[in-house]
Amino acid sequence: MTDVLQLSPYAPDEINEEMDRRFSPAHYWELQQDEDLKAQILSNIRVVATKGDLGLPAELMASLPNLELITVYGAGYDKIDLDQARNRNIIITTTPDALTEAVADHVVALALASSRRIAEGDRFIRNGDWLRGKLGIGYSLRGKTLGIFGYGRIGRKAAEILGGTFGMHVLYCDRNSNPAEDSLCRGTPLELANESDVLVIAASGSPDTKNIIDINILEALGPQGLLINIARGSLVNTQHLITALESRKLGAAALDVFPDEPNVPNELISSPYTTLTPHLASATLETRLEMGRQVIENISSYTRNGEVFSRLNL
Ligand code: 8YV
Repeated sequence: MTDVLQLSPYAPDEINEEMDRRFSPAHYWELQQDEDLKAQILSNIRVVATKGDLGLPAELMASLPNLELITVYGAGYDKIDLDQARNRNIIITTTPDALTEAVADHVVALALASSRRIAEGDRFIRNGDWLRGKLGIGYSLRGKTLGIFGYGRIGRKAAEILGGTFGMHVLYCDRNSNPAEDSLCRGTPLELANESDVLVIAASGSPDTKNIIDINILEALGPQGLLINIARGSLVNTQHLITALESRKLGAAALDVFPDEPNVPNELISSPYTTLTPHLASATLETRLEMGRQVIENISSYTRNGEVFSRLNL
């Protein structure tokens, strides 16, 4: 019986085929019917293959007595019970380098989509509004200040592109950086937002960052400001975001992530000031194939000799 459990299918399908060929994993999404068989399979599982946005529910982890390794297809591990993993000496691996560029590119895409009114323009034509009038003009990113909250791999890559090619001034705020040591670093997200025209959320989701982007920060970003979130919906207080947009104290928001995906609040859907994408920042064929390759390499290496790459320090 297999000792690998795949929690949900990957896209593209090549990854599923390779997983099946190499490990014949149990497919969790197909296990729901027969409770006895399910319990028998789960009791045997040593390796879980999951995704960043899915994680591993704490109860499911608890029902896998022989679990040794969780491989995440993605960079985020906020939906994994880290205490339980730590206590049970379970290894976690992620694939952060694989998706840095794709997600940073998506930051640029959202910045342009919002500032140049691309999604809005698309709706404008499809709704027939162009026949009745003109869409308002957008603005240039050049010369504006970009604030990056969470200056890890993705934040730095976005800063490199938007600060380089797009001529933005870059500032950042990161829990591991000290403003006394770098003139571009700000001590709090509020200070960062105060000076930024575009604020990018690129920090990890965790209990420490839950709802950290609140009404004060959104109002500090201001009526011309743009909030971009490609990290986790949990970092932004959604009710505050809706209020800030509706009261016009925040200019616009471009969001790839939401706290209760795939549910998106109606206020964000109907707002003319939002640009929304369905958690697809890492969704390029090339990136996803590399993420899948890393998951497969980790499982293969672990089952061969107990070693993994890109292990999280718990
Ligand atoms: C997902 C992500 O992994 O990396 C992450 O943490 O959230 C995404 O890249 C992706 O949606 C795969 O499901």
